[in-house]
Amino acid sequence: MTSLQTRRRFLASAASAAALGGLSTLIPAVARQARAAAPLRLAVERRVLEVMGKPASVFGIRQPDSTSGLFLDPGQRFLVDLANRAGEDTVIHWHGMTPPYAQDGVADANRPLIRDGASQGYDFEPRPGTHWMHSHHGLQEQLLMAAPLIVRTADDQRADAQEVTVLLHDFTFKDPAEVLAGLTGGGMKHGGGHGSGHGGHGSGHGGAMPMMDHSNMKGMGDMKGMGGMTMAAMDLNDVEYDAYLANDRTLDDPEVVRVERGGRVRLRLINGATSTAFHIDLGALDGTVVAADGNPVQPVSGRRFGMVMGQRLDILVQLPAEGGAFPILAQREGERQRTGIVLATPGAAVGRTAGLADAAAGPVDLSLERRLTALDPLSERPEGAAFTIRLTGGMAPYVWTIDDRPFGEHRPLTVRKGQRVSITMVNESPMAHPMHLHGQHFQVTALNGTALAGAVRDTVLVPMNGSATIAFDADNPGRWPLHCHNLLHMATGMMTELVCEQTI
Ligand SMILES: [Cu+2]
Repeated sequence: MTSLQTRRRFLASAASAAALGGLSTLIPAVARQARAAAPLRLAVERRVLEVMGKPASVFGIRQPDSTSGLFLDPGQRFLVDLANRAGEDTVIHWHGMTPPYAQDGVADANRPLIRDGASQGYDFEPRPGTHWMHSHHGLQEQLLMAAPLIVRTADDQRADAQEVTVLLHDFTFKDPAEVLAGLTGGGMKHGGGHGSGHGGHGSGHGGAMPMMDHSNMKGMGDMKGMGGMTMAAMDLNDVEYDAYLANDRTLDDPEVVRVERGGRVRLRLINGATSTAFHIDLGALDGTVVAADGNPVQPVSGRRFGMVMGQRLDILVQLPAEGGAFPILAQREGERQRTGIVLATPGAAVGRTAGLADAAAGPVDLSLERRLTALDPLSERPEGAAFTIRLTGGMAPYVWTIDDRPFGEHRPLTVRKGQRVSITMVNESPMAHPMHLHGQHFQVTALNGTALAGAVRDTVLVPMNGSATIAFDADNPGRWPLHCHNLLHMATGMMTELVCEQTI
């Protein structure tokens, strides 16, 4: 059998899985070994990471040469064998890809988890841009089960710019299950949020939930002396982390990237944090945002840009002819903590950058989003289906919901293949939410009720007391999660599904 025939057969079976009837039909790794093109190999593994001088057991998603994640060249297929050596079951979501339903990397009734010790094959056409991969099971993402997924275009390669990829994280030495238990008070009414029948056990090593730990919470008791500000106005972060990481490192010992004097750099920034929105701070450098979530936008210049969980920004920076060392920082919203890397030209002295900024940052708001315009917007066409959903829930009890329903009791948004769909998300809860849709990218078409021809993205901030409207052509059949990308919000219920039915 030729590889082409194999591929056609595979795509046909993937399509039938997408018709929602049957079991997953992913091809086993062994069946692909006769192919002309060898699959790229990735493994999910445990690893020891030193954070601020202390060892921590975390996960990684790495190639055999220990490169974290994947970097694909123009025209290269997403042909991957993923081995699960994590010591527990998992599933890896290809965040930003728009593959057939069976290959999205989410477990549900139709798609099993990857068992510990098993492998899974993937074969689809990747979507260009800066994307990433992460666990979509339990709380594994909190233990750094995440990596870059970069798909270069021919234009990227022609451009005279050095590529620098930065994956941002928030980090805790605690067991993530303990962190969540500290927020929920030790009990979770609604399980792990993935509806796969396997979920709810966090990273797999947290059995008993400890007693409530108020030290993790921005409790009501902190609110004394805050003048007229309401609890809601202050509620930016649920968890106090031990560190913030840029490519696994803190500002105590940051990654220093060698760059050329007078050179150009394309920063591929990925907010892979579970519960932290960042302000990107380019310091002395002027930057130009050229892509959002991997999709080209009209250039937007500045030195400070907000970025919520799940989002990516591609920013071009020009280094001065005289050279120097230039920290690229990410500061947590509402806080002084920050992380980052350093761009340094040959011979430049790299000074120390404090892990705390001089002043706390404000919330990440819509100021960048309002300035973004897609280079390749949706066509004009009539709407086939329109939905309004409310983002609900709150801190006490710690349960986050959509239309007051946690995942499992959700009402799916059902559309037909080919329809133009719009979804307005109205935030009635006391926190902002980065909302991520699987299976297709969307255009941001309104913010707080004001229409715009915004960016094409897969993750959009819905601020407190605000709303965002997204629109897309539903062209990918399947049951696609639509959820908050704050992991702890998703884990307690803030997820629904877009069901795109194939009607042919
Ligand atoms: Cu949320």
